[in-house]
Amino acid sequence: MKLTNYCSGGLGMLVVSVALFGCANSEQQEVGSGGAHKADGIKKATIGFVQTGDLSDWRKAHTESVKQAAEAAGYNLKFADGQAKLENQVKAVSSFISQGVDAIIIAPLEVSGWDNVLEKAKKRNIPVLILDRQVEVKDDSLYVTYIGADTYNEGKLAAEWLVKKVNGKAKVVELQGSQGASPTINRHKSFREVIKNHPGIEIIASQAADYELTKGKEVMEAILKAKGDQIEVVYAHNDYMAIGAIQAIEAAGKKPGEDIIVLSIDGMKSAFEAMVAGKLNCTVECNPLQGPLAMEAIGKILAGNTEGMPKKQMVRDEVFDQSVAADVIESRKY
Ligand code: GYE
Repeated sequence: MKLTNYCSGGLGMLVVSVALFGCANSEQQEVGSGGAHKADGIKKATIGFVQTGDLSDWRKAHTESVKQAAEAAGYNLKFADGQAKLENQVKAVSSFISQGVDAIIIAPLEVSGWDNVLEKAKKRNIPVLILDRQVEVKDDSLYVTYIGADTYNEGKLAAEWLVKKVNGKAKVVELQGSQGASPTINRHKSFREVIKNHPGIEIIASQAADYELTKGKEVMEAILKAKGDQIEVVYAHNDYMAIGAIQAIEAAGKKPGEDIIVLSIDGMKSAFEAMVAGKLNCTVECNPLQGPLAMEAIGKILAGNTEGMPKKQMVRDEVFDQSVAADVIESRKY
């Protein structure tokens, strides 16, 4: 994972490529261990963390990463699971505000719906960090910073891999994530941004399967019934839906990875297993281990040290295809 961390430093135990925004060059830097750190005098600050849900190994790894980094940094973390409902998330943020927590971290299910509750937090001087997915708000000062993957770039990387793989010609089914979520919007747009220059690549179906395995399977079954003979590629916005699609393709008597190319995003261990088995062709990494970065930012925020803190701190990830899967699988952490 690489961090595009505009004009700021620091990521534990990783080699980060820092694109300096407003600064002249990019540089590679190696940063020492311990991404999370304690700022003096803020030990045992209480942080409220609102998660989207717990539906996949990706999400579980994300939650664990935040919990572990909070503990390592000496914070008292209060956790709320939105259970895939925006309404639950907004209520949880309101409740953290009433409890007077020191800071709030939100992994927002959807981009919209946040203005009112974030205004409340601002009035109470409770800083908010947006993690993993982005928000669209009237006033950007309603949150301090966003930390997460560069999901726009992921869709682009997926499309670029595909263009090469199929020599610019293929009929594609797109399985979209949940509607209104920033990674869905970004992965949908950026994929098209690339393929618009390759008229031989045609999207013949595009449907939401909500980032879920069973929905990926169900939606793919229906598309196979309608357009089975035409489908050459499945582009899924996450690995979980791709694994569901693989099951549907097999149930329809076809070979995923051979008869139909399957391409997805996240880089989960299960995706590597599917690649090693020859059923998935490529996954673009989207690293969920964002806890250390989040706690590093929280440390600065609580210490009042936000000068120069970028509004967006985006983690950039890599493309892995079948050719490297067997070599890399053991090192996968989620
Ligand atoms: O790709 C997916 C999860 O928000 C970037 O959400 C994240 C996405 C991730 O459900 O698997």
